Amino acid sequence: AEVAPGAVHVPGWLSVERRRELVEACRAWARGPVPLRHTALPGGGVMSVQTVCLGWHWLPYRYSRTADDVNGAPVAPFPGWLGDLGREAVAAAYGEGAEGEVEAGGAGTDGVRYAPDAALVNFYDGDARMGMHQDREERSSAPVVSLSIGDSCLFRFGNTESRGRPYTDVLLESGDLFVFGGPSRFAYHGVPKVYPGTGDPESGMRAGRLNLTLRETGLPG
Ligand code: MD5
Ligand code: FE
Repeated sequence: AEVAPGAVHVPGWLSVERRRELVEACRAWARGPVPLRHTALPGGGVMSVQTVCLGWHWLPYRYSRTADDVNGAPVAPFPGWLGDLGREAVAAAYGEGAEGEVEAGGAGTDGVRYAPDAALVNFYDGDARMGMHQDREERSSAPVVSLSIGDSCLFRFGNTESRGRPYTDVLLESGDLFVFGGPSRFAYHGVPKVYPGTGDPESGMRAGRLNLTLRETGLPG
C-alpha cells in the first residue's frame, strides 16, 4: 500500500525463514565488534532503543567508520547479501525493475542501481520508543528500506515540515517491509509504541521488536 508518494508498505514481505535468518544475523552483530547499546545523546540522555550498525556507524548526528562514542572499534562490514535483499525489497515495493532506477527515490529513470552501504539494526523492548525525527545524515536521496521482525509497533509517518500533524499511523508487524523514497525520504517519523507479546515466536524473536534499515550514505567508499 502506498501510504504517501514514495512511501510503500508491503505487509508480510519477509518469509518466516528469512525472518529467522535475519534474527540470527542480528544476534551475531549485536555481540560486536561494536556491541548493541543505547546511543548516548549530546544533551545527556540515552535513546531507549538499542542500536548496532553495519558499514557505517551512526552517532548523533553523523556517520563514522569507527564507533567513536562506544569502544572506538571499526564498524562491521555491510554484507553483500544485505544489499541484494535491499534491491529485492525496492523491486517489491516499487515494481520489478525499479531497483535499477532509484536515484531519485524510486522515481528516477537513469538506471542507477540501489546500493545501500549502511544498515542500522534497532532493537525495541516493550518500553522503547523513537521520537519524531528526520533521517538527514545521509548525503543521498536514495530510498531507505525498513524491515520489521518480532513485536508489532505503532509507526507514525509524518510530513516534511514539522514533527506535528498531519501524520498517518500505521501498524507495523513482523515481516513487514516499508520503503521510503522520493518525497517521503525526508519526512518526519517515529515509533510511539511497541505492543509486547504480539510477535511471531517462529521468527526466533522471543520478545521485543527488531527493525533493520538499509541506507545509502553517499559517503566515500
Ligand atoms: C524503526 N527507524 O522502526 C525506524 C524505521 C531510524 C528509524 O526511524 O532512524 O532508525 S526507519 C523509518 C524511516 C526511514 C526514513 C524515512 C522515513 C522513515 N520516513 O520518511 O518516514 O526503527
Ligand atoms: Fe528514522
